[in-house]
Amino acid sequence: MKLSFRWYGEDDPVKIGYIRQIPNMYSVVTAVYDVPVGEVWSVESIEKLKKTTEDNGLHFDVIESVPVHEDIKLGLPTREKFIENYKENIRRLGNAGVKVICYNFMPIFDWTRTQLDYVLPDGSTALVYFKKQLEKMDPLTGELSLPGWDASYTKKDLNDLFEKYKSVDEEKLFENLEYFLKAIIPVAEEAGVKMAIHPDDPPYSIFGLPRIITGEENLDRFLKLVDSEYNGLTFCTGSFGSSNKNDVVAMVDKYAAMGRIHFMHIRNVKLYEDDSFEESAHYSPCGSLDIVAIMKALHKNGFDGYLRPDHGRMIWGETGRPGYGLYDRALGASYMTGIWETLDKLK
Ligand code: DNO
Ligand code: MN
Repeated sequence: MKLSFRWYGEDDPVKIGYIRQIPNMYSVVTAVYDVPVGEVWSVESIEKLKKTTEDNGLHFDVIESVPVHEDIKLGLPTREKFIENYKENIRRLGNAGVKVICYNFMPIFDWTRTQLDYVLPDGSTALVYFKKQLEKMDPLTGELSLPGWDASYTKKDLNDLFEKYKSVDEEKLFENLEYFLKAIIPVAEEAGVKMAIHPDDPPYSIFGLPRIITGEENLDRFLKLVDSEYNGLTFCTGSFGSSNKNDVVAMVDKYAAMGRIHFMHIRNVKLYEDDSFEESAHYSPCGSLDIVAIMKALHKNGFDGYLRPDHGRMIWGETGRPGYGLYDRALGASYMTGIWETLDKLK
């Protein structure tokens, strides 16, 4: 496993120089943020990011995300141009030595939470998703903007998009995903870049929008759409783990054995019966997931892809981008390194 860490570039309050100080750190996970979703990334911006990364002793191996334009997810005729742009981004990133691209296929919203600063009993704050709070939220009239997303919308954009999605159900979304994959995976193969889809977070429909990367059955279908190693997964334990239907350890074992997991996001969640959840510290007893069992499943299958701590709590007075502070994610990274070292030595 290659330990990695998300970095939002020069504007990130977490300095890349601090990331390199985390023991066992191998690669950053980053992206170019200077062009709108759907456009081609300039070689200059890519090279600059690569240089900064390498000057700091880290690898520039993983991009999260190259966001997918809504026209592709909607299957509009205008998708052609955006698919061409996407292919070009894959080629350019491949030329820069990138090995894995993470992306998602969630309509309109990326990860969704109902509160970003929920106070846990120990005084730290965490991202949470409470069904009761969600029922009161209306993206069309209220405010809904979460830091960390690759796109942001005005109310007008949102209204227009919701209108367009009225004709897209899960089957249609699957079709549009298949169309996209059939176009890009051959390019990814040629460029030597493994594509890794991130699950829907949470893994079920919200606000009436379709969601398809939700659990085992749909993952099996997804992997068969294009049966290539280059069509793979970002396995996010917290995303899959926020539905009681998913057996996360069994899924990790299965897809790692198939060689289709290229990138792991590891975080723990404390799951309620109604699928509401709190993001907890990584340490297994703090949440509902058995992180050791997850690491064991990876280790057993000889996982040598990338792995990063996903969201962390805000602790020790740190402020900044919720979920993406340095301290708790660094604790998570070290916890996972400790588990992995132990598994190596017990072998
Ligand atoms: C949250 C993050 C996501 C992720 C995108 C990938 O858990 O992992 O925001 O970056 O969904 O496209
Ligand atoms: Mn994730």
